[in-house]
Amino acid sequence: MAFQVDRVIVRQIRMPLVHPFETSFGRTQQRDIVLVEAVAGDISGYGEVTAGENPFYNEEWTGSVWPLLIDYVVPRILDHKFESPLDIAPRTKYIRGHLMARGGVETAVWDLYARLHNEPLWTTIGGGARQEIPCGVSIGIQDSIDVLIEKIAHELSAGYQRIKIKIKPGWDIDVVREVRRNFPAIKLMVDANSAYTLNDVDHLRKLDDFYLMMIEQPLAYDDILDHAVLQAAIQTPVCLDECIRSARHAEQAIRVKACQIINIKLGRVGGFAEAKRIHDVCQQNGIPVWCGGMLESGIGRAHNVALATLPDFVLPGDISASKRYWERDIIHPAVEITRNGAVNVPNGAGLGYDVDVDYVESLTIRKERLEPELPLQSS
Ligand code: OSB
Ligand code: MG
Repeated sequence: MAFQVDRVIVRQIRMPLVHPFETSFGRTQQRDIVLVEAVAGDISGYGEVTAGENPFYNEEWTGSVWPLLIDYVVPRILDHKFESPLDIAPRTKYIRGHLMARGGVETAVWDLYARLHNEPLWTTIGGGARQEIPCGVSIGIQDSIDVLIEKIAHELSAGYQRIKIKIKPGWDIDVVREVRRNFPAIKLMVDANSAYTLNDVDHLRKLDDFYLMMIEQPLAYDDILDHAVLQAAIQTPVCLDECIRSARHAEQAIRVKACQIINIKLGRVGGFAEAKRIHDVCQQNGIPVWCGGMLESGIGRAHNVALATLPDFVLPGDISASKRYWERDIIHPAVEITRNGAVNVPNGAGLGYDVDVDYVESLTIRKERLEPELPLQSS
């Protein structure tokens, strides 16, 4: 069934985090999140642009995605009739990069399409391999190892199935050793967010003593080949995050043995169409995947839940309860974790959660409403 998007509302909301979150590239205290609402008739679909407040995870940030959406991405999809949400990403392919901005619109249209068909988004994307998503937590860099150990104990008692800790030079081997000593049997992994180079191979090899599930993105955010050199030199499985932006990257990384695992993030790869292609490449090559997080609001979180129902998402994702980040989330009900550390996949239409539009409005610090320049011809 052909459909078109009648208008798009882009807004920036500001939400304080319950706790600051620190990675090797910086500390986040408050989120500035750009949301996309795609409207057809009286139905709205929602997407989240997962860019950070600064261009430190990758080159996109709240300030760059705004003009990108308004000047390039949204006009291009307002002016068109679509047969399938798979046709959204090709409409913005002429833009180089800016995948998070493009992904925010693409995922909004997937939600819209699912709601127009009154089906859950996980059905629309071809997922549904599981009804519960196994969940882990990502724990930022802390002021002391004692504080970190306490936080891990807290998350384990909440039921989370695996612990990921952020590392950087000066907060790595000794920290992991202490964590392992305190928690000998937990599923444990580390994420370096590109804080190391090949000069650190001997240092990173020391992590092999702690039987980690993986080390995530140790080397440069735009590198694949050096990761292959590192992977050949250490036993800990390398997982790639930042540097995998397309199925072609995934195929190349697998071909040169740069990783054994891939983290898929919707924003980083430009939305569901490319995320599914990466998923398929990994599945065909026996590479397990998991769903990463970007400190999303409930909207992005709900998209992640749908994504993680694809069959190859066999490892626990960075999908955790709303309350770990937000005093009050912008969706209803909030995302909650079961006692076994899983999220139950919702069965409602689209995202399967209601967007709290009044609350979103109250958090909005800028907003733009876009419509086609000329009404679409009916053909
Ligand atoms: O590398 O996975 C990452 C948060 C912001 C930017 C990058 C990353 C992260 C996380 C948090 O690890 C995951 C989450 O949203 O829970
Ligand atoms: Mg990461």
